[in-house]
Amino acid sequence: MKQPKPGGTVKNKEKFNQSNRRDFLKTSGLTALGWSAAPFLFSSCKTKTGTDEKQQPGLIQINNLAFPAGFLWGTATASYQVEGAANEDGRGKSIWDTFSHTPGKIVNNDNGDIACDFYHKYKEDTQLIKSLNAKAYRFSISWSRIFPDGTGTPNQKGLDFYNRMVDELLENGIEPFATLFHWDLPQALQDKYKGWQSKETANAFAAYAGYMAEKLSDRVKHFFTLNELWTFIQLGYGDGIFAPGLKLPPAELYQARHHAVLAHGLGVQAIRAQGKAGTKVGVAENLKVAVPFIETPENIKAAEIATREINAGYLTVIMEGKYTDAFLKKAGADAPKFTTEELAIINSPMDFCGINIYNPECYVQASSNEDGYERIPFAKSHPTSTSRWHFLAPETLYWGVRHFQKLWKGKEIYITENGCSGTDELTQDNHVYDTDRIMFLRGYLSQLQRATAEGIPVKGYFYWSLLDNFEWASGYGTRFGLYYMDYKSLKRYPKLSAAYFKAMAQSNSVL
Ligand code: GBH
Repeated sequence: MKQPKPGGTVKNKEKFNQSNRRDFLKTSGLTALGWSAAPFLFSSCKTKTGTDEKQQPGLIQINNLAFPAGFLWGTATASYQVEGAANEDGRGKSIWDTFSHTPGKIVNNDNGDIACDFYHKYKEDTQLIKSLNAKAYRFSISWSRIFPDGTGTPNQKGLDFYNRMVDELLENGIEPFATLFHWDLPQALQDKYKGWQSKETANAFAAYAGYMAEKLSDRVKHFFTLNELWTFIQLGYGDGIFAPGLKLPPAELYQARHHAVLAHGLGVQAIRAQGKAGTKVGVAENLKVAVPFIETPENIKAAEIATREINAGYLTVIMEGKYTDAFLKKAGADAPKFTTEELAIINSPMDFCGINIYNPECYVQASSNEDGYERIPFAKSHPTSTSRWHFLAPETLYWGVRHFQKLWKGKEIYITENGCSGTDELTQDNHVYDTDRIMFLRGYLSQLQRATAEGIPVKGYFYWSLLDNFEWASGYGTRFGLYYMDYKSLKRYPKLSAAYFKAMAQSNSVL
Protein backbone atom coordinates (compact mmCIF):
# COMPACT_ATOMS: atom_id res chain seq x y z
CA MET A 1 0.00 0.00 0.00
CA LYS A 2 1.20 3.49 -0.78
CA GLN A 3 0.60 6.34 1.58
CA PRO A 4 -2.05 8.50 -0.08
CA LYS A 5 -0.83 12.00 -0.76
CA PRO A 6 -3.15 14.90 -0.04
CA GLY A 7 -2.73 16.02 -3.65
CA GLY A 8 -4.36 12.83 -4.90
CA THR A 9 -7.63 13.30 -3.13
CA VAL A 10 -7.66 16.95 -3.99
CA LYS A 11 -7.50 16.30 -7.71
CA ASN A 12 -10.62 14.23 -7.48
CA LYS A 13 -12.25 16.95 -5.50
CA GLU A 14 -11.38 19.44 -8.18
CA LYS A 15 -13.10 17.35 -10.80
CA PHE A 16 -16.04 16.98 -8.54
CA ASN A 17 -16.06 20.69 -7.97
CA GLN A 18 -16.21 21.64 -11.61
CA SER A 19 -18.98 19.32 -12.64
CA ASN A 20 -21.12 19.12 -9.58
CA ARG A 21 -20.87 22.34 -7.71
CA ARG A 22 -24.46 23.39 -8.28
CA ASP A 23 -25.86 20.00 -7.44
CA PHE A 24 -23.71 19.76 -4.39
CA LEU A 25 -24.81 23.09 -3.07
CA LYS A 26 -28.40 22.18 -3.68
CA THR A 27 -28.30 18.80 -2.02
CA SER A 28 -26.16 19.92 0.86
CA GLY A 29 -28.64 22.64 1.64
CA LEU A 30 -25.88 25.23 1.67
CA THR A 31 -27.60 27.53 -0.80
CA ALA A 32 -30.74 27.45 1.22
CA LEU A 33 -28.76 28.42 4.27
CA GLY A 34 -27.23 31.31 2.37
CA TRP A 35 -23.90 29.98 3.57
CA SER A 36 -21.63 32.96 3.26
CA ALA A 37 -18.57 30.88 2.70
CA ALA A 38 -19.95 29.29 -0.45
CA PRO A 39 -18.13 31.65 -2.83
CA PHE A 40 -14.73 30.45 -1.75
CA LEU A 41 -15.74 26.86 -1.65
CA PHE A 42 -14.77 26.17 -5.21
CA SER A 43 -12.63 29.19 -5.87
CA SER A 44 -9.55 27.62 -7.33
CA CYS A 45 -6.51 27.69 -5.12
CA LYS A 46 -6.65 31.06 -3.50
CA THR A 47 -6.79 31.15 0.22
CA LYS A 48 -9.60 33.12 1.76
CA THR A 49 -7.77 33.29 5.02
CA GLY A 50 -5.56 36.16 4.14
CA THR A 51 -2.33 34.44 5.10
CA ASP A 52 0.60 35.45 3.03
CA GLU A 53 1.25 31.78 2.62
CA LYS A 54 0.85 30.54 -0.95
CA GLN A 55 -1.40 27.57 -1.07
CA GLN A 56 -0.27 24.23 -2.31
CA PRO A 57 -1.36 23.99 -5.92
CA GLY A 58 -4.56 22.03 -6.05
CA LEU A 59 -5.31 22.28 -2.36
CA ILE A 60 -8.81 23.60 -2.06
CA GLN A 61 -10.60 24.91 0.94
CA ILE A 62 -13.82 22.96 1.11
CA ASN A 63 -15.15 23.95 4.49
CA ASN A 64 -15.69 27.01 6.56
CA LEU A 65 -13.14 26.24 9.24
CA ALA A 66 -10.45 28.82 8.55
CA PHE A 67 -8.22 30.33 11.21
CA PRO A 68 -7.53 34.07 11.26
CA ALA A 69 -4.84 35.51 9.00
CA GLY A 70 -1.40 35.17 10.51
CA PHE A 71 -2.38 32.24 12.74
CA LEU A 72 0.87 30.46 13.60
CA TRP A 73 1.27 26.72 13.07
CA GLY A 74 4.05 25.07 14.98
CA THR A 75 5.30 21.98 16.73
CA ALA A 76 6.87 21.59 20.16
CA THR A 77 9.52 19.54 21.95
CA ALA A 78 11.49 19.79 25.20
CA SER A 79 15.21 19.53 25.86
CA TYR A 80 15.44 16.36 27.94
CA GLN A 81 12.91 14.59 25.76
CA VAL A 82 14.77 15.06 22.46
CA GLU A 83 18.32 16.36 22.83
CA GLY A 84 20.36 13.44 24.11
CA ALA A 85 24.07 14.36 24.28
CA ALA A 86 23.68 14.11 28.02
CA ASN A 87 27.38 14.27 28.75
CA GLU A 88 28.53 16.59 26.03
CA ASP A 89 30.04 20.06 25.96
CA GLY A 90 30.02 20.53 29.70
CA ARG A 91 26.35 19.87 30.39
CA GLY A 92 25.62 19.43 34.09
CA LYS A 93 23.30 16.72 35.36
CA SER A 94 19.60 17.42 35.80
CA ILE A 95 17.15 15.74 38.15
CA TRP A 96 15.82 13.78 35.17
CA ASP A 97 19.25 12.20 34.56
CA THR A 98 19.28 11.05 38.15
CA PHE A 99 15.67 9.91 38.14
CA SER A 100 15.80 8.05 34.81
CA HIS A 101 18.99 6.27 35.88
CA THR A 102 17.28 5.04 39.04
CA PRO A 103 16.04 1.52 38.27
CA GLY A 104 12.27 1.11 38.27
CA LYS A 105 11.32 4.74 37.76
CA ILE A 106 10.81 4.70 33.99
CA VAL A 107 9.02 2.11 31.86
CA ASN A 108 11.68 -0.21 30.45
CA ASN A 109 14.26 1.75 32.47
CA ASP A 110 14.65 4.09 29.50
CA ASN A 111 16.61 7.32 29.89
CA GLY A 112 17.32 10.48 27.91
CA ASP A 113 21.06 9.92 27.31
CA ILE A 114 20.56 9.72 23.56
CA ALA A 115 16.84 10.38 23.04
CA CYS A 116 16.34 11.65 19.45
CA ASP A 117 19.90 12.98 19.33
CA PHE A 118 18.43 16.35 18.43
CA TYR A 119 21.62 17.93 19.77
CA HIS A 120 23.39 16.65 16.68
CA LYS A 121 20.44 16.37 14.32
CA TYR A 122 18.87 19.79 14.75
CA LYS A 123 19.62 20.73 11.16
CA GLU A 124 17.86 17.67 9.82
CA ASP A 125 14.98 18.30 12.19
CA THR A 126 14.71 21.91 11.08
CA GLN A 127 14.05 20.56 7.61
CA LEU A 128 11.36 18.29 9.05
CA ILE A 129 9.68 21.28 10.67
CA LYS A 130 9.94 23.18 7.42
CA SER A 131 8.42 20.40 5.41
CA LEU A 132 5.38 20.46 7.70
CA ASN A 133 4.93 24.03 6.61
CA ALA A 134 5.20 24.99 10.27
CA LYS A 135 6.35 28.54 10.82
CA ALA A 136 7.18 28.25 14.51
CA TYR A 137 9.04 25.83 16.71
CA ARG A 138 8.75 25.62 20.48
CA PHE A 139 11.82 24.10 22.12
CA SER A 140 13.11 24.22 25.66
CA ILE A 141 16.53 25.09 26.95
CA SER A 142 18.41 22.74 29.20
CA TRP A 143 19.27 24.90 32.22
CA SER A 144 22.20 22.66 33.15
CA ARG A 145 23.80 23.06 29.72
CA ILE A 146 23.95 26.80 30.42
CA PHE A 147 24.64 26.69 34.16
CA PRO A 148 25.97 23.20 34.92
CA ASP A 149 25.65 23.95 38.65
CA GLY A 150 22.39 25.83 38.34
CA THR A 151 24.02 29.17 39.11
CA GLY A 152 27.46 30.76 38.76
CA THR A 153 29.60 30.67 35.66
CA PRO A 154 27.81 30.07 32.38
CA ASN A 155 29.01 27.35 30.03
CA GLN A 156 29.69 28.95 26.65
CA LYS A 157 29.50 25.64 24.78
CA GLY A 158 25.98 25.07 26.04
CA LEU A 159 24.94 28.52 24.90
CA ASP A 160 26.60 27.96 21.52
CA PHE A 161 24.29 25.03 20.85
CA TYR A 162 21.17 27.18 21.27
CA ASN A 163 22.76 29.95 19.20
CA ARG A 164 23.36 27.50 16.35
CA MET A 165 19.89 26.05 16.61
CA VAL A 166 18.11 29.39 16.71
CA ASP A 167 20.12 30.62 13.71
CA GLU A 168 19.26 27.49 11.79
CA LEU A 169 15.54 27.93 12.50
CA LEU A 170 15.58 31.56 11.44
CA GLU A 171 17.48 30.82 8.25
CA ASN A 172 14.69 28.43 7.40
CA GLY A 173 11.90 30.88 8.10
CA ILE A 174 10.87 29.28 11.39
CA GLU A 175 10.24 31.44 14.41
CA PRO A 176 11.85 30.20 17.61
CA PHE A 177 9.71 30.08 20.79
CA ALA A 178 11.94 29.25 23.76
CA THR A 179 10.79 27.63 26.99
CA LEU A 180 13.26 28.18 29.81
CA PHE A 181 12.21 25.38 32.10
CA HIS A 182 10.64 22.13 30.97
CA TRP A 183 11.32 20.12 34.13
CA ASP A 184 15.06 19.33 33.82
CA LEU A 185 16.16 21.16 36.95
CA PRO A 186 19.94 21.19 37.51
CA GLN A 187 20.71 18.40 39.97
CA ALA A 188 23.01 20.81 41.80
CA LEU A 189 19.98 22.90 42.83
CA GLN A 190 18.15 19.83 44.04
CA ASP A 191 21.18 18.87 46.12
CA LYS A 192 21.90 22.31 47.45
CA TYR A 193 18.42 23.75 48.04
CA LYS A 194 16.03 20.78 47.75
CA GLY A 195 15.00 22.22 44.40
CA TRP A 196 11.61 23.94 44.34
CA GLN A 197 11.30 23.55 48.10
CA SER A 198 13.49 26.62 48.39
CA LYS A 199 13.01 30.19 47.25
CA GLU A 200 16.69 30.09 46.26
CA THR A 201 15.73 27.97 43.26
CA ALA A 202 13.25 30.66 42.17
CA ASN A 203 16.03 33.24 42.43
CA ALA A 204 18.42 31.02 40.50
CA PHE A 205 15.77 30.59 37.81
CA ALA A 206 15.39 34.35 37.46
CA ALA A 207 19.16 34.78 37.03
CA TYR A 208 19.22 32.07 34.36
CA ALA A 209 16.12 33.48 32.61
CA GLY A 210 17.61 36.97 32.51
CA TYR A 211 20.88 35.62 31.14
CA MET A 212 19.10 33.72 28.35
CA ALA A 213 17.03 36.76 27.42
CA GLU A 214 20.21 38.82 27.23
CA LYS A 215 21.89 36.29 24.96
CA LEU A 216 19.02 35.27 22.70
CA SER A 217 16.46 38.08 22.56
CA ASP A 218 18.11 39.65 19.53
CA ARG A 219 16.65 36.66 17.68
CA VAL A 220 14.15 34.97 19.99
CA LYS A 221 11.11 37.20 20.45
CA HIS A 222 8.95 34.86 22.54
CA PHE A 223 9.98 33.28 25.83
CA PHE A 224 8.01 30.95 28.05
CA THR A 225 9.15 30.89 31.65
CA LEU A 226 8.09 27.47 33.01
CA ASN A 227 6.22 24.58 31.47
CA GLU A 228 3.29 23.00 33.32
CA LEU A 229 3.84 24.02 36.91
CA TRP A 230 1.02 21.75 38.00
CA THR A 231 2.77 18.70 36.53
CA PHE A 232 6.32 19.02 37.78
CA ILE A 233 5.23 20.09 41.26
CA GLN A 234 2.40 17.61 41.76
CA LEU A 235 4.02 14.60 40.13
CA GLY A 236 7.62 15.38 41.11
CA TYR A 237 7.17 16.62 44.68
CA GLY A 238 3.73 15.29 45.60
CA ASP A 239 3.15 11.91 43.96
CA GLY A 240 6.78 10.92 43.43
CA ILE A 241 6.28 9.57 39.92
CA PHE A 242 8.34 12.27 38.16
CA ALA A 243 11.77 13.60 39.10
CA PRO A 244 12.89 14.18 41.78
CA GLY A 245 10.48 11.47 43.01
CA LEU A 246 9.41 13.05 46.28
CA LYS A 247 6.20 12.62 48.21
CA LEU A 248 6.13 15.70 50.37
CA PRO A 249 3.56 16.34 53.09
CA PRO A 250 0.93 18.98 52.16
CA ALA A 251 2.53 22.04 53.79
CA GLU A 252 5.85 21.45 52.01
CA LEU A 253 4.09 20.74 48.75
CA TYR A 254 2.12 24.00 48.98
CA GLN A 255 5.36 25.85 49.61
CA ALA A 256 7.14 24.25 46.64
CA ARG A 257 4.17 25.20 44.45
CA HIS A 258 4.40 28.77 45.67
CA HIS A 259 8.09 28.88 44.77
CA ALA A 260 7.28 27.71 41.26
CA VAL A 261 4.75 30.49 40.61
CA LEU A 262 7.17 32.91 42.21
CA ALA A 263 9.92 31.71 39.84
CA HIS A 264 7.61 32.45 36.95
CA GLY A 265 7.05 36.03 38.16
CA LEU A 266 10.72 36.64 38.89
CA GLY A 267 11.51 35.18 35.47
CA VAL A 268 9.11 37.58 33.73
CA GLN A 269 10.78 40.51 35.47
CA ALA A 270 14.31 39.32 34.68
CA ILE A 271 13.45 38.81 31.01
CA ARG A 272 11.98 42.31 30.83
CA ALA A 273 15.05 43.74 32.54
CA GLN A 274 17.64 41.95 30.46
CA GLY A 275 15.92 41.23 27.13
CA LYS A 276 15.80 43.59 24.16
CA ALA A 277 12.85 45.96 23.95
CA GLY A 278 9.88 44.13 22.47
CA THR A 279 10.75 40.73 23.90
CA LYS A 280 7.52 38.94 24.76
CA VAL A 281 7.09 36.65 27.71
CA GLY A 282 4.46 34.35 29.17
CA VAL A 283 3.99 31.04 30.95
CA ALA A 284 3.06 27.64 29.47
CA GLU A 285 0.63 26.00 31.86
CA ASN A 286 -1.62 22.99 31.54
CA LEU A 287 -4.83 24.71 32.49
CA LYS A 288 -7.17 22.19 34.09
CA VAL A 289 -10.36 22.68 32.14
CA ALA A 290 -13.87 22.04 33.41
CA VAL A 291 -16.22 21.37 30.49
CA PRO A 292 -19.94 22.16 30.75
CA PHE A 293 -21.69 18.92 30.00
CA ILE A 294 -24.55 20.73 28.28
CA GLU A 295 -23.78 24.22 27.02
CA THR A 296 -26.40 26.11 29.02
CA PRO A 297 -25.61 29.51 30.59
CA GLU A 298 -25.81 27.94 34.06
CA ASN A 299 -23.44 25.11 33.29
CA ILE A 300 -21.03 27.44 31.49
CA LYS A 301 -20.92 29.67 34.55
CA ALA A 302 -20.38 26.61 36.75
CA ALA A 303 -17.53 25.48 34.49
CA GLU A 304 -15.88 28.91 34.79
CA ILE A 305 -16.11 28.82 38.58
CA ALA A 306 -14.69 25.30 38.62
CA THR A 307 -11.82 26.16 36.28
CA ARG A 308 -10.83 29.18 38.33
CA GLU A 309 -10.88 27.21 41.58
CA ILE A 310 -9.16 24.08 40.30
CA ASN A 311 -6.25 26.19 39.00
CA ALA A 312 -6.07 28.40 42.10
CA GLY A 313 -2.48 27.47 42.98
CA TYR A 314 -1.24 28.00 39.42
CA LEU A 315 -2.76 30.06 36.62
CA THR A 316 -5.34 31.72 38.87
CA VAL A 317 -2.75 33.19 41.24
CA ILE A 318 -0.55 34.14 38.28
CA MET A 319 -3.41 35.98 36.56
CA GLU A 320 -5.04 37.47 39.67
CA GLY A 321 -2.12 38.02 42.06
CA LYS A 322 -3.94 36.36 44.92
CA TYR A 323 -4.81 32.94 46.21
CA THR A 324 -8.56 32.44 46.21
CA ASP A 325 -10.37 32.30 49.55
CA ALA A 326 -11.49 28.75 48.89
CA PHE A 327 -7.89 27.70 48.14
CA LEU A 328 -6.57 29.17 51.40
CA LYS A 329 -9.46 27.75 53.36
CA LYS A 330 -8.91 24.30 51.96
CA ALA A 331 -5.16 24.49 52.64
CA GLY A 332 -5.78 25.62 56.22
CA ALA A 333 -2.64 25.30 58.31
CA ASP A 334 -0.79 23.87 55.31
CA ALA A 335 -1.22 27.05 53.24
CA PRO A 336 1.97 28.45 51.72
CA LYS A 337 3.80 31.29 53.44
CA PHE A 338 3.92 34.32 51.18
CA THR A 339 4.16 38.10 51.20
CA THR A 340 2.05 40.63 49.31
CA GLU A 341 5.18 41.67 47.49
CA GLU A 342 5.59 38.11 46.23
CA LEU A 343 2.00 38.05 45.03
CA ALA A 344 2.64 41.19 43.00
CA ILE A 345 5.72 39.56 41.44
CA ILE A 346 3.74 36.41 40.60
CA ASN A 347 1.16 38.64 38.92
CA SER A 348 3.75 40.45 36.72
CA PRO A 349 1.95 41.29 33.46
CA MET A 350 2.52 38.79 30.66
CA ASP A 351 2.38 39.49 26.93
CA PHE A 352 0.65 36.21 26.20
CA CYS A 353 -0.34 33.02 27.90
CA GLY A 354 0.68 29.58 26.68
CA ILE A 355 -1.85 26.85 27.43
CA ASN A 356 -1.22 23.13 27.07
CA ILE A 357 -4.41 21.19 26.58
CA TYR A 358 -4.81 17.45 26.17
CA ASN A 359 -7.77 16.28 28.22
CA PRO A 360 -10.61 17.75 30.25
CA GLU A 361 -10.19 17.86 34.01
CA CYS A 362 -13.87 17.05 34.36
CA TYR A 363 -17.35 17.64 33.02
CA VAL A 364 -19.43 19.79 35.31
CA GLN A 365 -22.95 20.95 35.81
CA ALA A 366 -24.38 23.84 37.77
CA SER A 367 -25.19 23.19 41.40
CA SER A 368 -26.60 25.09 44.34
CA ASN A 369 -23.93 23.60 46.60
CA GLU A 370 -21.26 25.75 48.23
CA ASP A 371 -18.87 25.38 45.27
CA GLY A 372 -21.39 26.38 42.61
CA TYR A 373 -20.57 23.38 40.46
CA GLU A 374 -20.69 19.63 40.56
CA ARG A 375 -18.21 17.29 38.93
CA ILE A 376 -19.60 14.52 36.76
CA PRO A 377 -17.54 11.33 36.96
CA PHE A 378 -16.05 9.95 33.75
CA ALA A 379 -17.61 6.78 32.40
CA LYS A 380 -15.32 3.76 32.68
CA SER A 381 -15.62 3.44 28.92
CA HIS A 382 -14.78 7.09 28.20
CA PRO A 383 -12.40 6.91 25.22
CA THR A 384 -8.72 7.58 25.76
CA SER A 385 -5.64 7.55 23.57
CA THR A 386 -3.02 4.88 24.27
CA SER A 387 -2.06 7.06 27.24
CA ARG A 388 -4.64 6.02 29.81
CA TRP A 389 -4.71 9.42 31.48
CA HIS A 390 -5.63 10.99 28.17
CA PHE A 391 -9.42 11.20 28.22
CA LEU A 392 -10.53 12.52 24.88
CA ALA A 393 -12.84 15.53 24.55
CA PRO A 394 -12.11 17.88 21.62
CA GLU A 395 -14.25 20.65 23.13
CA THR A 396 -11.67 20.98 25.92
CA LEU A 397 -9.64 23.12 23.54
CA TYR A 398 -12.58 25.46 23.00
CA TRP A 399 -13.55 25.71 26.65
CA GLY A 400 -9.96 26.07 27.79
CA VAL A 401 -9.36 29.25 25.84
CA ARG A 402 -12.89 30.54 26.32
CA HIS A 403 -12.74 30.20 30.11
CA PHE A 404 -9.27 31.73 30.12
CA GLN A 405 -10.50 34.74 28.19
CA LYS A 406 -13.66 35.12 30.21
CA LEU A 407 -11.91 34.82 33.57
CA TRP A 408 -8.73 36.77 32.88
CA LYS A 409 -8.86 38.56 29.53
CA GLY A 410 -5.36 37.72 28.39
CA LYS A 411 -3.88 39.68 25.52
CA GLU A 412 -2.86 36.72 23.44
CA ILE A 413 -3.12 32.98 23.81
CA TYR A 414 -0.96 30.28 22.28
CA ILE A 415 -1.86 26.63 22.45
CA THR A 416 1.63 25.59 23.44
CA GLU A 417 0.86 21.86 23.45
CA ASN A 418 -1.86 19.57 22.18
CA GLY A 419 -1.41 16.09 20.80
CA CYS A 420 -1.96 12.42 21.42
CA SER A 421 -0.09 9.15 21.59
CA GLY A 422 -0.91 6.15 19.43
CA THR A 423 0.25 2.64 18.56
CA ASP A 424 2.06 4.04 15.51
CA GLU A 425 3.31 0.92 13.80
CA LEU A 426 5.88 1.35 11.09
CA THR A 427 4.95 -0.76 8.04
CA GLN A 428 7.49 -2.71 6.01
CA ASP A 429 7.57 0.13 3.51
CA ASN A 430 8.06 2.73 6.24
CA HIS A 431 4.62 4.25 6.61
CA VAL A 432 2.64 4.93 9.76
CA TYR A 433 -1.12 5.08 9.22
CA ASP A 434 -2.09 6.98 12.34
CA THR A 435 -5.72 7.57 11.54
CA ASP A 436 -6.40 7.96 15.26
CA ARG A 437 -4.14 11.01 15.43
CA ILE A 438 -5.84 12.50 12.38
CA MET A 439 -9.20 12.04 14.05
CA PHE A 440 -7.79 13.66 17.16
CA LEU A 441 -6.42 16.65 15.27
CA ARG A 442 -9.57 17.22 13.25
CA GLY A 443 -11.75 17.12 16.34
CA TYR A 444 -9.59 19.30 18.57
CA LEU A 445 -8.72 21.85 15.91
CA SER A 446 -12.34 22.21 14.87
CA GLN A 447 -13.02 23.29 18.42
CA LEU A 448 -10.07 25.68 18.41
CA GLN A 449 -11.33 27.19 15.18
CA ARG A 450 -14.69 27.65 16.85
CA ALA A 451 -12.92 29.76 19.47
CA THR A 452 -11.03 31.93 16.96
CA ALA A 453 -14.22 32.41 14.94
CA GLU A 454 -15.74 33.90 18.10
CA GLY A 455 -12.86 36.32 18.33
CA ILE A 456 -10.92 34.71 21.17
CA PRO A 457 -7.33 35.86 20.53
CA VAL A 458 -5.62 32.52 19.96
CA LYS A 459 -2.52 33.38 17.95
CA GLY A 460 -1.07 29.97 17.27
CA TYR A 461 -1.06 26.25 17.83
CA PHE A 462 1.91 23.98 18.62
CA TYR A 463 1.38 20.28 18.07
CA TRP A 464 3.03 18.06 20.69
CA SER A 465 5.26 16.71 19.38
CA LEU A 466 7.41 17.11 16.30
CA LEU A 467 9.00 13.72 16.94
CA ASP A 468 8.31 10.69 19.07
CA ASN A 469 10.53 11.23 22.09
CA PHE A 470 11.33 10.37 25.70
CA GLU A 471 7.86 10.43 27.24
CA TRP A 472 9.07 10.93 30.82
CA ALA A 473 8.05 8.08 33.15
CA SER A 474 6.49 6.26 30.16
CA GLY A 475 9.80 6.08 28.30
CA TYR A 476 10.11 5.63 24.54
CA GLY A 477 7.17 3.27 24.07
CA THR A 478 4.62 6.09 24.15
CA ARG A 479 4.71 8.03 20.89
CA PHE A 480 3.26 11.52 20.34
CA GLY A 481 5.18 12.60 17.21
CA LEU A 482 4.15 13.65 13.72
CA TYR A 483 7.40 11.88 12.83
CA TYR A 484 8.06 8.32 13.85
CA MET A 485 11.43 7.71 15.52
CA ASP A 486 13.34 4.52 14.92
CA TYR A 487 15.39 4.68 18.11
CA LYS A 488 17.95 2.17 16.84
CA SER A 489 18.90 3.93 13.64
CA LEU A 490 17.71 7.37 14.83
CA LYS A 491 15.90 7.71 11.53
CA ARG A 492 12.72 9.77 11.35
CA TYR A 493 9.71 8.82 9.21
CA PRO A 494 6.70 11.06 8.57
CA LYS A 495 3.44 9.60 9.82
CA LEU A 496 0.25 10.11 7.85
CA SER A 497 -0.65 12.82 10.37
CA ALA A 498 2.38 14.82 9.20
CA ALA A 499 0.75 15.13 5.76
CA TYR A 500 -2.52 16.09 7.44
CA PHE A 501 -0.88 18.71 9.63
CA LYS A 502 0.97 20.12 6.66
CA ALA A 503 -2.20 20.46 4.62
CA MET A 504 -3.90 22.30 7.46
CA ALA A 505 -0.93 24.59 7.99
CA GLN A 506 -0.90 25.38 4.28
CA SER A 507 -4.57 26.17 4.04
CA ASN A 508 -4.67 27.76 7.50
CA SER A 509 -7.83 25.86 8.25
CA VAL A 510 -9.16 22.59 9.54
CA LEU A 511 -9.44 20.07 6.74
C1 GBH B 1 2.80 17.36 28.59
O1 GBH B 1 2.16 17.10 29.80
C2 GBH B 1 4.27 17.66 28.77
O2 GBH B 1 4.49 19.05 28.79
C3 GBH B 1 5.14 17.02 27.73
O3 GBH B 1 6.47 17.12 28.10
C4 GBH B 1 4.69 15.60 27.53
O4 GBH B 1 5.53 14.87 26.70
C5 GBH B 1 3.30 15.62 26.97
O5 GBH B 1 2.44 16.33 27.80
C6 GBH B 1 2.65 14.27 26.78
O6 GBH B 1 2.44 13.64 27.98
O7 GBH B 1 2.25 9.20 34.36
O8 GBH B 1 0.05 8.30 33.97
O9 GBH B 1 0.52 9.51 35.98
C7 GBH B 1 0.76 16.88 29.71
C8 GBH B 1 0.15 16.65 31.07
C9 GBH B 1 0.70 15.46 33.03
C10 GBH B 1 -0.07 14.28 31.15
C11 GBH B 1 1.32 14.18 33.56
C12 GBH B 1 0.51 13.01 31.68
C13 GBH B 1 1.24 11.82 33.64
C14 GBH B 1 0.22 10.80 33.83
N1 GBH B 1 0.67 15.42 31.61
N2 GBH B 1 0.59 13.03 33.12
S1 GBH B 1 0.80 9.37 34.60
